[in-house]
Amino acid sequence: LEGLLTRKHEWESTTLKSTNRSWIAMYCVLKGTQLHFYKDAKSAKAQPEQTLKGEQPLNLLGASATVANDYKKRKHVFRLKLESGAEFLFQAHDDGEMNNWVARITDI
Ligand code: I3P
Repeated sequence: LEGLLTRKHEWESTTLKSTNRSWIAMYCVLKGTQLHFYKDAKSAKAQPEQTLKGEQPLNLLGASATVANDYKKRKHVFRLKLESGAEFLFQAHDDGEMNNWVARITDI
């Protein structure tokens, strides 16, 4: 699964709030148990080793993805909690796309 999502980093760990809290559009690619981030589909395909801002992929083993019903400012948002305690919000284009990401991450 891959596609354009908008991401907000909420927690670095369970106790440390993220300092960069803006929403950023990213091309997200699920590869096995990892989530990789790229500028766009083209760069994901042409240069898969060149991630957006050199960011390491997220390890989704032990992670949970749930619809962020408590987040009211945007629609089609799901929350990703990593085993490390880090937490992200992701906004999809519609509920179908959002549910697809949640289901696929939950299946890992
Ligand atoms: C953040 C940006 C986010 C906002 C966040 C701000 O500021 O406005 O959209 O989250 O609020 O800190 P900046 O872009 O200057 O980093 P919301 O969209 O959820 O309001 P927060 O610190 O309350 O999470």
